[in-house]
Amino acid sequence: MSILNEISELLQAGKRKQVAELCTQAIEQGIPAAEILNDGLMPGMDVIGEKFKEGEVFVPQVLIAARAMKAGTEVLKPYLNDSESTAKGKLCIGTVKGDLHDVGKNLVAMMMEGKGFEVIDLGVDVPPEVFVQTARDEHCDIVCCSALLTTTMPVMADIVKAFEEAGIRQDVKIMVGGAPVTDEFAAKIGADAYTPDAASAADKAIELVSEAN
Ligand code: B1M
Repeated sequence: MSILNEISELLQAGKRKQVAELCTQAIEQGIPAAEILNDGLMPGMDVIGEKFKEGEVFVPQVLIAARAMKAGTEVLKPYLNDSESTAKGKLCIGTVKGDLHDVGKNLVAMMMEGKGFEVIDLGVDVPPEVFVQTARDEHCDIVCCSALLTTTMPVMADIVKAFEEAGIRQDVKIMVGGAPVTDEFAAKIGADAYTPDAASAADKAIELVSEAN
């Protein structure tokens, strides 16, 4: 079995320590961090997602797999930085109110830091007013919202509205993402950008701050 397949299998089994060890080994073997993420950790999480949907695994197994994913991404973090295009800017990021999924949000935060952004991580279950207050107090250039549940996607519309009502909509760019979110949805709610993954989110953020300057 290739080391990337092994990482995927161990993630599915929730073997946090072994996932971290194998990610370290893979780095030592010269495998690029992005490849370890995209062809090792992510496929493992996808399998868990499918099994969860089919009722073959349950919340505890999914949770320990997510923790193993986190352990793996922590190892990759320093190697995911791409020094070619860096930006100066500040952003806050959070998973929206009612939603506790944070693996993707953490990846986006990691990629943003890698591109030179100062990142304020608001965590999960973040209400619109906290995004607004943080953006205002901290002078954020970008506000990043993540949602993994179809039931929490509408909170993103509430966030855009909250910025309008606070009179600071024009001062920030609002980026949205997460598995159920689409370009059409982002346009409909008046967000500035949607990107499907963490790497493209970081590239888009750079574009947005360069346009603003
Ligand atoms: Co939940 N869950 N979950 N879950 N979970 C999903 C999302 C689900 C699709 C599973 C399924 O049925 N197949 C389903 C949602 C169905 C729907 O809404 N249509 C679901 C459900 C139903 C639930 C519960 C309701 C289950 C229950 O309790 N009965 C419950 C809800 C709890 C809540 O939030 N209130 C629940 C709970 C959980 C756990 C706590 C057990 C755990 C989360 C642990 C954690 O995050 N710390 C969990 C997990 C792990 C998943 C799956 C299996 C994996 C999610 C994940 O981490 N993916 C997920 C199934 C799936 O997605 N295949 C599922 C890996 C991660 C890297 O990808 O987060 O998509 P993702 O991020 C991507 C992109 O989306 C993007 O970048 C990342 C990749 O580079 N991205 C952005 C994300 N945010 C972005 C922001 C951006 C740009 C890009 O700009 C700002």
